Amino acid sequence: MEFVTYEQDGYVGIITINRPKALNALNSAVLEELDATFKAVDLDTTRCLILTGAGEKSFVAGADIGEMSTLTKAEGEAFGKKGNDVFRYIETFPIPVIAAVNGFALGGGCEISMSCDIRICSENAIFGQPEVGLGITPGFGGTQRLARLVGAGMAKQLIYTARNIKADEAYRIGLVNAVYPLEELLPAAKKMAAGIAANAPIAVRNCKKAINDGLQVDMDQAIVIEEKLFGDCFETEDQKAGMGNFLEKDKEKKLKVVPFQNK
Ligand code: DAK
Repeated sequence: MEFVTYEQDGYVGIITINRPKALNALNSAVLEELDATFKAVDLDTTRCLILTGAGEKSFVAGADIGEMSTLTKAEGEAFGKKGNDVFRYIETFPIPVIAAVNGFALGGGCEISMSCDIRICSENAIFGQPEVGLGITPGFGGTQRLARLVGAGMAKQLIYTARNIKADEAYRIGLVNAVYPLEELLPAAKKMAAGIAANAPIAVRNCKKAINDGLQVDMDQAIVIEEKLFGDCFETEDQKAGMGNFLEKDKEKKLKVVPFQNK
């Protein structure tokens, strides 16, 4: 891979977008490598992923403006689909993905962070959807995910004005969960990921699926989705071990490691 690196740290996988000369902007090659990297993750040995950008200045400075500038309508749609397919794959990936946003997260950069489950960022992070200033709409799900995360009114303001916001404002509006000094960001992401990885893996996956799928439907259907995924947990060794440890008052016992059971 030229633009994406993968590192395994225990149960945690760290995916780094590494195209520093363009501030990690997403061109077709980066999108293809991201797709291949996510598809290669070993789900039997990985319980949580971190997505970050190389360097100290930028997470992802957007889709590659140079590559997009000459696109025809058909090519623009194809480029949008390539990005959207990868982002949706991340969003529905079976295990949680934490975006560790280490600088600029503009346009497609903000959008890829929003396809992750959780966003934390460094103090120098800048978020924004500058597309209307470039004569386009957000094309990698920005109009949809930003509105769902921060509410329609705030999303409309940010998208219509194309105004960038700093880390503290991103935190205030709920776009990120926490802000850290740059050097503490990755350690914090790893600590959070390790905390997630220490819990019952199938239960964590079922929580992600329940939240994601439930948000697509009305509450009556959402509750049924939750019931089904809750019920599935009672077929796992983790449920027996987890509840057994509690009842035996054995807090030292770790949950049994159970590979993903593909249902
Ligand atoms: N694309 C390509 N190259 C980029 C880039 C980008 N988005 N952002 C930065 N670079 C490159 C710069 O061209 C420069 O390259 P050289 O000139 O050195 O070769 C290098 O990275 C360093 O950038 P700067 O010299 O500009 O660095 P500064 O610190 O001065 O400024 C900046 C940093 C992030 C404020 C600035 O680079 C900037 O404004 N970048 C553009 C940010 C932006 O507008 N991002 C949103 C892109 S639009 C769709 C699919 C997707 C999308 C839309 C539609 N469909 C097909 C439906 C998504 C759109 C976007 O993401």
